[in-house]
Amino acid sequence: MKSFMTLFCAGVLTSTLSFAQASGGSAPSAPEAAKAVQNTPATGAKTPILKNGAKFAEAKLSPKSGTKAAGTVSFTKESDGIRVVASLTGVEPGKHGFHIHEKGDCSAEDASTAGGHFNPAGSPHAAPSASVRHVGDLGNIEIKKDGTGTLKITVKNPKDFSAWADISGKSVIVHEKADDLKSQPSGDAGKRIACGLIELSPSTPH
Ligand SMILES: [Cu+2]
Repeated sequence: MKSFMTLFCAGVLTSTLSFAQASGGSAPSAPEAAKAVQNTPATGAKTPILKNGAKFAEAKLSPKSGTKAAGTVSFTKESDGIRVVASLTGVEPGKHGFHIHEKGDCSAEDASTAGGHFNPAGSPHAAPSASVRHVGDLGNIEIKKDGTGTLKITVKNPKDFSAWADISGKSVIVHEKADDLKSQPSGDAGKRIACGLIELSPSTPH
C-alpha cells in the first residue's frame, strides 16, 4: 500500500508539473502510471486489480440528519475513466451535492464521522469536470418531483485511477443543498442527508 501511494503521489506531482510547464520531463506519463497501477498486485491490500467493464465497488446509502434519503451507488472501471451510477429515493427535489468522503464511517446521525472530501492530493474543491479537484468531487445529483433521481457520470481522468482503485472503505455522501462547485472546502452544500460505506463488489479480486 505504501509503495502504491508513493506511485500515486508521484503521478500527481508529475501531472501538476506537466500542467504548469506544458512539458513532460522524465517522469512517467499519466497513461503509463495508470497501466502500472493496473498491474500492481493486490498484496494483502484492499486495492483491486481493476478490469475494464468491472463493477468493482458499491455503496448502499442510508438516511442521515433526520431525512428519508436512501439509495445505491456503483463504481465501474471503463477504458476512459470510472463510471459512477447512483440511484436515490426520498430526497427533496432539486440539486444535491454528491461526493466521496474520506472515511467509511456513517455512524454519526449527521454523518460527520465520514470526514471531509476524499482528496488524497490536497487539491481545491471543484466540479467533476475540472482537471484539478478532489477525487471525491462528483458534483450534483438532480432529484425529480417524486423524490427520486439518478446520476450517471464517467470521471474521465486516467491520472486518478490509482486513487479510485483505493476507494473501498471511503463513503458516499448526499447533501441537503446543491454543491456550488467552487466554495471551499466542500461547495457549501449543507447538511449530510444520506451516507453509505463504499465496499468492494464480491466479484472484485481482493
Ligand atoms: Cu460532501
